[in-house]
Amino acid sequence: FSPEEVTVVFVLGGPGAGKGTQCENLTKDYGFVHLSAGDLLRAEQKREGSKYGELINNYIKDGLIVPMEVTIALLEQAMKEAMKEGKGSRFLIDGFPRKMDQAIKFEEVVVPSKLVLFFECPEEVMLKRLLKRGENSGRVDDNIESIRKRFVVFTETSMPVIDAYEKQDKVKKISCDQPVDQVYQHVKSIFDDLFS
Ligand code: UP5
Ligand code: MG
Repeated sequence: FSPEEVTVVFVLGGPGAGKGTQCENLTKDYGFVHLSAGDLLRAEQKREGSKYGELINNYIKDGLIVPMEVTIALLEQAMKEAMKEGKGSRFLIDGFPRKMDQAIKFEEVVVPSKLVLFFECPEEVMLKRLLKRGENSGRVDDNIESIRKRFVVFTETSMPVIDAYEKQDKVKKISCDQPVDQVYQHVKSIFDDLFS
């Protein structure tokens, strides 16, 4: 992909910060294609004949980061499909990159990102949201043990990615400890400036 041809926005933030929720809104209003790395991994995990099913399930349950070869291949494939189907060439990549080597690799082999949205949210707020969602989400990682592990991995491994992009002046920070509509107004103001 060439940077003239496609636009990639990374959407990052802790577990339960509201990445998926806000991406859905952006998809409707700005014609971006929403690709959640977690959703792609969960779909691959369920796909009959996938050689990664068991591996993905184990990593997700423990809140660990799946080897990047798997995730990058799924993202690249989903981007190609979306473009072939005429869905557009502007992508919200949600929940990826979660580790520095993934960020470097993706930008090298796929395309450099234009912008990084960082959804900032206190842990206790995210915890409450995830436990509530866990009542009926069916996600193997929406339980207290897995959530604790996801928080540790986010702080230790994924925050440094955001810090690195901050040094490149690529990050727009959004406070997520507010109602969905209010958070979206802030996101919208950023997108109106850059993408309308
Ligand atoms: N909610 C949302 N916004 C709200 C608001 N403003 N006020 C009140 N409630 C709000 O939201 C979570 C819940 O909160 C929902 O019930 C929502 O209604 C409510 P959501 O929008 O789903 O938040 P999101 O940030 O998307 O949370 P998610 O749980 O999806 O975040 P994670 O980053 O933990 O999950 P993801 O699916 O990205 O990854 C899961 C696992 O996959 C990882 O732990 C890892 O094991 C693996 N993975 C990789 O290995 N590599 C990758 O690149 C990506 C994932
Ligand atoms: Mg999500």
